[in-house]
Amino acid sequence: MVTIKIVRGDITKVVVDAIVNAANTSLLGGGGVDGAIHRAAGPKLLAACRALHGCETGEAKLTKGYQLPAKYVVHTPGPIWRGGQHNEVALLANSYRNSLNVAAAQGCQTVAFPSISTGVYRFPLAIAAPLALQTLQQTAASTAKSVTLIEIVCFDDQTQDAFESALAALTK
Ligand code: AR6
Repeated sequence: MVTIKIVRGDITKVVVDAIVNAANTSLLGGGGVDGAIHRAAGPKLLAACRALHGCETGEAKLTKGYQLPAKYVVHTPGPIWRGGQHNEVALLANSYRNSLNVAAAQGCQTVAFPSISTGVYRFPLAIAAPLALQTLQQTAASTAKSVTLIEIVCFDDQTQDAFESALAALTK
């Protein structure tokens, strides 16, 4: 059985088996949480990412965590929000599902996620938060049964509020 927790903080400091990076399709770094993860992990992370030759939106690829407290990083490019008619919902669900499955396949039991796509990529939090939690719960119950703890690491009040409301609705 998985436990899903909403926590406040910086994902680069979280001690878990794997953290998820809201990357872009180049996997060569960027701003936001991606920039923070690359800075904290050190230059070996960028070298490992180069060897992956990019990643499609909604897919997920694994590296080690290098100087991070987390053993692994799962990199997933979420969708850019373009009004909602461009498969954004399915693609964001794919990012969460594939990231959890990649971590589980590596034997990870504890996994931390940021709020994928709701920063620079402008995906509305009110849609993203319930979708993320439903997808993670379903995936943990089916293909990622070895995962015991999922933490959603929120960087600001708005994100924390949206995920706490979505979790309350999910467990009602
Ligand atoms: N820990 C946890 N969450 C964080 C952290 C952190 N250290 N830093 C930011 N966030 P974003 P996206 C939150 O923009 O929307 C990058 O340039 C942030 O407040 O990082 O998926 C990539 O290279 C927000 O709630 O990711 C891509 O080009 C959430 O993480 C693009 O941005 C996601 O915001 C991806 O955009």
